[in-house]
Amino acid sequence: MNKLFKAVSLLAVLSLVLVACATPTTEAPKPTAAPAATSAPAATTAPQPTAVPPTATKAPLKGELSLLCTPQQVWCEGMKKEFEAKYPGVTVNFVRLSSGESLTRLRNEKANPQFDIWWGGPADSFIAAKKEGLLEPYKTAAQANLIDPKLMIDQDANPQWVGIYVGSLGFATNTKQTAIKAPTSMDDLIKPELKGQIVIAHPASSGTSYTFMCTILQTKGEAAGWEYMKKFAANVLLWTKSGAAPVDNSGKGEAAVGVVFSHDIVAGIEKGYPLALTFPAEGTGYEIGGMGIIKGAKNLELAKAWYDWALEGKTQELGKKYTAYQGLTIKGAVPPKPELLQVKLINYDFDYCGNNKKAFVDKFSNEIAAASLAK
Ligand code: S7P
Repeated sequence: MNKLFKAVSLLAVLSLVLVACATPTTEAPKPTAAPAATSAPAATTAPQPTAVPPTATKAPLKGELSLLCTPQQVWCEGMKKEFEAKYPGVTVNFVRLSSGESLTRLRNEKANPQFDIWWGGPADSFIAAKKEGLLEPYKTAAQANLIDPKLMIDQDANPQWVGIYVGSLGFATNTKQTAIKAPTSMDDLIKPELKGQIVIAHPASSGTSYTFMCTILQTKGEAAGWEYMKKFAANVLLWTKSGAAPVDNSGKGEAAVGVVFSHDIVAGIEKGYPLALTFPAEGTGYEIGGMGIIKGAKNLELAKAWYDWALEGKTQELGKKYTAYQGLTIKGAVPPKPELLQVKLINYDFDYCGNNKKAFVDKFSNEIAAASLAK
């Protein structure tokens, strides 16, 4: 990601109630202009009459697509409707599950998959799913339009996951709790004054929370990272199931600080919550939201149609209609809030986090969360 985000840029002043505390030294992926259309090569000789092949018109798509959807419910519902409008013969049936829950579900259904495609949630979980043989390879022309093909797609010749959005982690602090200063570094989160004041999802169920934990393990190193996580857990009031839920907790004043993806915090501010958005100045973790076809998908043709459609710039631009403010992955697509990626980002290693996901989550659940919950 450093390659992508390495240029130095100042943190854009968010047009929201936002306290931007990072010293930005990286740059968001820049949408680039769509490749210019080239004209077809001029014919030099008159075409010879050839036998006319039987007309092979493609039958309109029809059937039912079973979608495993990890972003927010409102976006899942919106995308279902948008896809059905494009393909009137198709019905999309979706279930919204957090990343860790999705992974468990796919694992349990491996012998008899119930979903055709998985859309959304940090790519770490897709890498973990690939490692367990849960995804179907699919190479498509649409992947040629990715902004950063080194980073935003599985590097196998026949990729098993692709990136559909990008999001940075931030802190949501309730501005009515004036005794609490909005954190501006990861180390602020483990200070005594935040004891019992933090809400975050559980990394076993949530991709958001796993992104936070893996950010800590990478930036501090594993030994110091686990020590940090123990101190952090001691300050956590509540571990939610879903990654975006802490926006509601901190927004309602049930806790002072939520650790969440910044685009979800912005959506909370738009809802009217008294929240300030800050980032850790030393650099924050980020996600590439993934998508992959399920191995053994019963409706493969429909799954491929969704996959191709999700890689269209116009489709990605629909997110903002459904309060999904992530950065986009397709060249030329206009991101709704580019400033959310114009903060200092760490060099997040998706392979490291994806391949170690099970081990890290198990260690956290057995050695840290259990003790935290028993307090
Ligand atoms: O709201 C969108 C979003 O933040 O939700 C995904 C999130 O990880 C899913 O929830 P869990 O944390 O509960 O797994 C993100 O990928 C996405 O940006």
